[in-house]
Amino acid sequence: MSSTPHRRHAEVSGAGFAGLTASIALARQGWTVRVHERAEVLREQGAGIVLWQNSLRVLDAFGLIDEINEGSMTPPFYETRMQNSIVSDEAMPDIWWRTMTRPFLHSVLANAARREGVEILTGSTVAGATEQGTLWLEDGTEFEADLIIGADGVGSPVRDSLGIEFDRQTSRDGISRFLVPRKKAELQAIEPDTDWDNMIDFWNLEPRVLRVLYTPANENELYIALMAPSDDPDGSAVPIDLELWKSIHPQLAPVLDEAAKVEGKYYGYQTTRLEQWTKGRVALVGDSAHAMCPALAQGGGCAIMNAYTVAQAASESDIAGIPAALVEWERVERPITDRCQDRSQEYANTRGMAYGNQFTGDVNETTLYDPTNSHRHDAV
Ligand code: 3HM
Repeated sequence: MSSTPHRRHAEVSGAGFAGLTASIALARQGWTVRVHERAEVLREQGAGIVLWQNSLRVLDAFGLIDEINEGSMTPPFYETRMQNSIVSDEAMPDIWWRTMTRPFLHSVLANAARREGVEILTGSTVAGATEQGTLWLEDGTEFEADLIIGADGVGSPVRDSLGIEFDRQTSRDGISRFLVPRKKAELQAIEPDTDWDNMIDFWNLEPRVLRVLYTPANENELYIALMAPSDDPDGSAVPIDLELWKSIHPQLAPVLDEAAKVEGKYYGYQTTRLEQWTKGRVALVGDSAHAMCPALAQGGGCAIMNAYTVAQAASESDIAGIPAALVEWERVERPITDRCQDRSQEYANTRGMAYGNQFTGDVNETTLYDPTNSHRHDAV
């Protein structure tokens, strides 16, 4: 479409899910791409993740679904329990979703980025960017680009160097996350009637709020997340207070024992909303732009879909038009993520997921959105 005098070039800050997805999408559209990762080793330290079809469609467009399927699973039901009584078992037959570990998803994306010719620089700490398209490192090195992607997390140096303002709201709860062995036989021995392949959301509000989200990630690994209010020092302690958690969720003893051995960190729920996602040649995606509460399990999903659509939008533009193309991208794509942030924050604030049957109606808007067939195309 455009008559480009040279191959378009992008500099990307951050080699997490958002940065790698944008890099792959741009490289596949013929861009040269360099990603800066401040960590010395390229790896993901998080625990588990649920991907819904909005992000799976992006992975499918990249030809990565067979690889994803080999290391992930779809639990038969999303089960919700309140005070250990089942309130719903949601099969969600019309929704494509997979559970997996974060290190696994990261390795699939990192390998794909390498195959697409993306240059990944580890130990490369970005300090900021200009709207004209210069990215600079902490050591003063500068890189010029037609497009800069700030995918550098909730504390984004790219965002903050541009003076983009944001509002940050915290919720009263937070979560500690662990990867542990499945221990299926041990769990089965304690509670034989339970399908331990289900994702099980064990809510407990009385006598105190201590929730366990049990998410099988593959045959061998379980993602276990423990939610407690941030003003509960015992509930939010890491390493976990084993006796406390076992007293509320005794049937989970085998996996809680394992979680107590794992290093981890308690994260308070928060939502960040920016005055704008783009400035000149810079676009922000992922937690730098739209960090959200995890209730709907869409933080990574929105990062992946927005990274994909921004790459498509920039690729459809000529070089001079990129700043305007980014503004148009935000206008079209952002409302879906805004509403996801609102809904996730609402569930976090009200603890409304405890009542079951929560994956219905408008709540599924983000999940059902297809970023590979964006209505951006209808707008032009
Ligand atoms: C997958 C997932 N779902 C919900 C939460 C939550 O409400 O904190 C966290 C998750 O990782």
